Amino acid sequence: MALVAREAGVRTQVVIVGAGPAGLLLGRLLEQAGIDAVILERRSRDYVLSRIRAGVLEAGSVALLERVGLATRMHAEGLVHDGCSLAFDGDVQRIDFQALTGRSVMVYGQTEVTRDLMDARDASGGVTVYEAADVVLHGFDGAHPRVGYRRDGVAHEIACDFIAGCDGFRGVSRASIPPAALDVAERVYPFGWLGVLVDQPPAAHELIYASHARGFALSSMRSPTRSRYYLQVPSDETAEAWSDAAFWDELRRRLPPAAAAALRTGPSIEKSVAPLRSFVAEPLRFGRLFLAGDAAHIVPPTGAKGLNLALADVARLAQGFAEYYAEGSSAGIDAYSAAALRRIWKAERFSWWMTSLLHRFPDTDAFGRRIQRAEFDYLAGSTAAATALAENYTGLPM
Ligand code: RFL
Ligand code: PHB
Repeated sequence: MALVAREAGVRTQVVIVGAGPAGLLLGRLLEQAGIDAVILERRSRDYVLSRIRAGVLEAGSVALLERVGLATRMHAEGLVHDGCSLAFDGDVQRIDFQALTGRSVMVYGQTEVTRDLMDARDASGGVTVYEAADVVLHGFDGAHPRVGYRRDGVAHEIACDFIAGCDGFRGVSRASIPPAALDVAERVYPFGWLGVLVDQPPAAHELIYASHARGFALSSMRSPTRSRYYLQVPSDETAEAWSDAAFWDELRRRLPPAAAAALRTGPSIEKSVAPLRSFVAEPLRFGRLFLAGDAAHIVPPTGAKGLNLALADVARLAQGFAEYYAEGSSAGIDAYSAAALRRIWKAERFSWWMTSLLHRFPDTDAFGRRIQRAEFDYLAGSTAAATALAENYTGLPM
């Protein structure tokens, strides 16, 4: 493997921890800027590709993947969506992204984005160490960071100029920063999403976000023949507690009537519960360690922002590294945290707002439900309100 040869040097410019979308895109951007990087990933390649996650790319994420030369399969297989629908107790309101903002989104699964990034890295000979166990970050508060790990029981260490912590919410990078150096803001929601993947055509051509007295439901898709559905469930619910039949019955109740009638069911090929959380740890830098993506922030999936935020973070970080190595200027890496956080907090706000509008909370009383209804009616009747939703959903400027 290429690593063994490169291991002799045991030095690179940037060590990237984590081969999710953030780490892999950063690797691609650095490679294009002529910057040497090694990616260390705790899991196997197949495991990373087996995780079913995000489905929606903002217009800016699409442009970014085009810029790094990874858009061919996305344009061939992805589905361009010019709008989506919101439903409230069966009433449906379409939000026309194109008419309101001139932009669309792309339905192309995170698994596919990840696969495209992995394939490109393999083709260019970039080093990714999968199944890197016990990753430990050293010396990042000084001038000479090092990253240790074990592979097949053998200890390795890489010296570098910078470490990029792209290792997700439960990774080692954020946990390595002294807690007193981070400000954490968090909200844990009292419910999760039970997701099901099924090889059947979707119930509707566009996504439907449905608010129902029994709880939220989402009709989404991965392709014209593969659908993805979600139900709001209590946070302590397990996927095993739901038979396929129970899932389809409950989904039919919560979706608006036309979609419920069009729903095509079948055996689930994946079923899991994801908790809902809002979380930001700031700043995104400690010495020579930079955090990006889920390692630094989490949004509830309602606004479809998590993957997109991760891509936007690393686009900005890569620009900073490129300026550092090409011009000897640290202005870009110095500005990274504050600039990224301004955008992150807007996405946090939007995701929290979409979640509040559409879910049933344990304390949603008659007043709360009527306020949610009024918000829905306002969206339906006001171009300004609908435009605000469409502008955020299709993506604020990177
Ligand atoms: P990831 O994808 O979690 O990747 C982090 C990688 O780091 C590895 N790792 C380590 N490697 C080495 N050493 C360690 N100690 C390590 N610890 C962890 C992990 O194995 C992993 O490979 O983070 P990244 O790259 O920041 O990407 C973030 C996105 O994955 C995430 O925000 C989205 O999936 C969120 N999300 C959605 N985002 C959207 O933009 N649109 C959506 O429609 C959307 N839907 C979703 C979602 C997330 C969901 N779940 C399950 C959380 C739907 C769901 C159900
Ligand atoms: C998905 O298809 O998995 C998906 C789509 C939109 C969201 C969240 C998840 O807001």
